[in-house]
Amino acid sequence: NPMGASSASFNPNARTIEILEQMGKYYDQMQDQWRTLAYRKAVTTLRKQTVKISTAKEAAALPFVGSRLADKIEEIVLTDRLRRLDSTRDDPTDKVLRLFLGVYGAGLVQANKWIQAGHRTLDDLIANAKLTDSQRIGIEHYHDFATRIPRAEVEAHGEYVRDALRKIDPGFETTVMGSYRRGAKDSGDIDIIMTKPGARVSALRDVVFHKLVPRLLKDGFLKVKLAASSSSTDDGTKWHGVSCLPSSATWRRLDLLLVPEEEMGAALLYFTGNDIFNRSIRLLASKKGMRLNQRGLYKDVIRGKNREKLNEGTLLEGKEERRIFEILGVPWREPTERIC
Ligand code: DCP
Ligand code: MG
Ligand code: MN
Repeated sequence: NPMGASSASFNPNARTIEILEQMGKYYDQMQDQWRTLAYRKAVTTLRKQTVKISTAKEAAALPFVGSRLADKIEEIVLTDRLRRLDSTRDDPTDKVLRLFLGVYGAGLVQANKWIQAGHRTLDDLIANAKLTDSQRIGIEHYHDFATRIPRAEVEAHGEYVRDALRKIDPGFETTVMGSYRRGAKDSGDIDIIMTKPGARVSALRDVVFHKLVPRLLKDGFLKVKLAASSSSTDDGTKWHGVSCLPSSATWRRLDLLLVPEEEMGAALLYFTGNDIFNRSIRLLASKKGMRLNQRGLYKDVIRGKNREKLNEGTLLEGKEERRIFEILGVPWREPTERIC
């Protein structure tokens, strides 16, 4: 909850919200994105209620609450617990699965392979499993990566990168994105976008990947590069890795993204999120016959029988974040208001 826990304590549904959040967190750990989303939406709806929701019928009448979730809400109110959540705590295989899914870059396939091979603990993986470099780092720094980063520290990482980059090329602009830009009091990782007015991606790449990154690796601020989660999304504009402040011993996940000036508006929009806000604004664009992605807002996208894109469409706007809202007919929302 990026706005802090205080809002929940005044809510008549505080206990229900607490348990649904735990259930949502469980599904998030299980990488069940669909259920995670459903729980997050239901929690957001419940936060807005001023009266206590006690029955399944009342719950089902709310937006984003389906009948199964409505039954769970009633169960929580009646019994002060949720059997489904309790059962996750008793199942040892389930626990190991969640532990392994918490390793940076590990998905269900990898985690299940480790379980099939008989591994049960992180020490076990380190000692006996065949690991990629990124997996090894993910395990050795498992605790670090699972620890939220306080806002002031996210800021300090941003400053460190900004200062170093300015020394190489003062024309660059560095912006900290993600949950930080939404005003969160802590973040899961540090997302930074970099641009330089007038510069092409190849020029950004030369400076950032061939000068800045090697320099920061050498001075010890950057620790290691991590493999991209999927090679299909790597178009040579991203760097995933780890950073650590000179004053700290905790390794943090850091993502760098290079963005040409013409795409800054769309990139700001995309990397501010949150992910649910992004989904809904993209859906809205598509309902209006447009298409929104992290590079721009397009019209006249021609789609085939299976809704696959047949062309890129015509660029309407990429540079100005506010213009994208305007063209979509959506009232401007400050980054701090983009929490769904
Ligand atoms: N994003 C998205 N859909 C995804 C992943 C990311 O739309 N599946 C966008 C919205 C996110 C932004 O990219 O806000 C950054 O992604 P992060 O995973 O770093 O998420 P946040 O920064 O929002 O949260 P956290 O504090 O957990 O890093
Ligand atoms: Mg982030
Ligand atoms: Mn990130």
